Amino acid sequence: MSTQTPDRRTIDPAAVEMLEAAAAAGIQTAWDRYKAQQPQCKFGNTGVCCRICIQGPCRIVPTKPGMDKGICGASVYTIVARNLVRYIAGGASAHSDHGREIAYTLLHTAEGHAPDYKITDKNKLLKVAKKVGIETEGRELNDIARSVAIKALEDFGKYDSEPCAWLTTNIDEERNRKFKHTTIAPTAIDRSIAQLLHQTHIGTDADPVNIIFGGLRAALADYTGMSLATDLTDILFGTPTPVVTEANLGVLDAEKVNIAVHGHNPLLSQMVVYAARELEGEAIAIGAKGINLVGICCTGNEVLMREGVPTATNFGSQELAIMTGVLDTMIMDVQCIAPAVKDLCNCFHTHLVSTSHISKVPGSIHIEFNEATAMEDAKKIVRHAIERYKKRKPELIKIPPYKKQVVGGFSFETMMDLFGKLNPDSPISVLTDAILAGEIKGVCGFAGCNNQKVVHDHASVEIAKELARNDVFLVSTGCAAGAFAKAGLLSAEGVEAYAGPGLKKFIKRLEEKSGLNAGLPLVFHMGSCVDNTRIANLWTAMAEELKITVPQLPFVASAPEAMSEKAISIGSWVISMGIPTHVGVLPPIEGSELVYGVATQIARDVFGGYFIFDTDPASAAKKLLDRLEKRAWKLKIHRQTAEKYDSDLARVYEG
Ligand code: SF4
Ligand code: MSK
Repeated sequence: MSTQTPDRRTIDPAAVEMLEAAAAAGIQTAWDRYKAQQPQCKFGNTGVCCRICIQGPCRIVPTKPGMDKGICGASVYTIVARNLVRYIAGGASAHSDHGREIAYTLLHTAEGHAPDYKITDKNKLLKVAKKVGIETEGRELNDIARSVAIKALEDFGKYDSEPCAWLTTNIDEERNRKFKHTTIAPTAIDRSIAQLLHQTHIGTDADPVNIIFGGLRAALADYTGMSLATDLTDILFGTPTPVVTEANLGVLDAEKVNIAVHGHNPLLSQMVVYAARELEGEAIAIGAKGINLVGICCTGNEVLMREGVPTATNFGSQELAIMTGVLDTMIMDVQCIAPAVKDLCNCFHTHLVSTSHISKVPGSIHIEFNEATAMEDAKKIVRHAIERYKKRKPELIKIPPYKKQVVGGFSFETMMDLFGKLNPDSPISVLTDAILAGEIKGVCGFAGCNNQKVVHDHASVEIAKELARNDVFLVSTGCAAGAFAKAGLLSAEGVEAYAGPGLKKFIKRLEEKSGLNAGLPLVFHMGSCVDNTRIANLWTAMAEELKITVPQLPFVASAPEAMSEKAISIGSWVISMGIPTHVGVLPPIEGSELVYGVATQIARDVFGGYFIFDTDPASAAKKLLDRLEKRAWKLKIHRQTAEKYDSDLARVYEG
């Protein structure tokens, strides 16, 4: 594997230029702060520092008598397990609360209390209603939407003992049975999270395995919240279809009013898209050539997928967008907005506008966003940006001239449409047949963030290139997709440069029938971090088509630069679903061999999925490839046997 030699900090050429400019101007960035934090605390890094009660912090040194346990007597495995699952609780809270807001907005739209929203995708509404068991026959759309929203809200707090609807109706029978038998199917999202915090309170659960199972229940609650968030967002704003756009700081336009949407929740960013279109004339009236909306992080992914809004940066390089001197306003909603962006704003004319009552940064301007007055609020923010345009300091303008074409918008439905052009009767078999024929080796789903512990964008891009060279079909979400976008892997350029012969043939076959005015990409962008459920829908459809279980499927996942609590939560439900999952940063569980062993080995025995921790992109790619090849080989052997004896596939062979 030829590894691109990275800058010690990033492989993104725009970020390299901006970091040089930051150093010259004495501007501090996340890279400087990471350096200043070194060496980081070993106790925290390995998960052996407990701060769960205020007798602590208790730091465990297994070899030192008296320090081998916490003051309460908690063993190192209890402490490491508790710390780990509390990350999951944080991640599940963030994702599911995002989903709850979407569900309330759908409810209020259906009831006529959110006049600026509407049911955009009627087919998806009917499909989702049918999936979760809601009668649609002879009912008004708004009435159905109301029932769907209430059903979703019930998944947060219902009091019966049935597992959540958005979990059970999206996974196959075998996984439903598995989650029931292992008692990790959540019956209510909020309860799973609250119970996990209770379970990990001082003096409740000391059993590390039981704690981890509580964590997995919350991880599946995370899946449930994400899954309903994606479904209901598609109903409100439309299910993504292919779009052609661009990515990297070169998408900023010195002659236009530049507005960045940053965060996660499309309830706001989608309204900003509409408001910016409407107010274009006001921008022109003050001398700009129009309004240029760009995205950062996952709210950027949401509007990229549905509206083709270009991506400016991903999580790691978010501060650098402000350093261009042309970003007139950065609008934040929730999650992954580094407070440091406000410090950067102080050096330029950029205003940071917060919009949520739970997400504020001291010194920023707060314009509260309400669903009842959504368009009015969005317009207020856009007009604020138009005002800021006049305050630019020309001497500070520096836009790095880098951008790449992006072909995105590949929702699960769009993937099926694409495959359906080759086989309308069984779209998913286009993918599974290519695996059975050995044309492609399997599928890898990329997700996750940027993390200062590794070189920005490097591992994501290198692993993707290596898997592509070896004929692995690639899909992605989140800030990993941002890394691929900036590196040209979300366009046909990536196919030409890196696809192995089988993968290239497969993509070109799809491309011929696609009807798109752009070539298909090397990596298929499936959305924001909540949209990882779209990737899960893909593996469930593949397993059902092949009549095998998900853990037998040649499907792996990778989060090369995992950072947030949400990433830990996603990784945990992905392994529970049966998918081997690589993580490219060392997890804070190395302080307990037992917990590490559960994550990397025992999980495989129980669920078929497990974590692969590896910080070296070349070795990580090899491990992922080995896993895919082994699963594909086993599938082929069992297929041949079934064909020879005209029988079904062996039911429970190990994948
Ligand atoms: Fe220490 Fe136990 Fe309190 Fe943790 S819960 S801080 S180990 S006394
Ligand atoms: S924004 S959670 S850094 S993907 Fe979804 Fe990016 Fe990770 Fe935040």
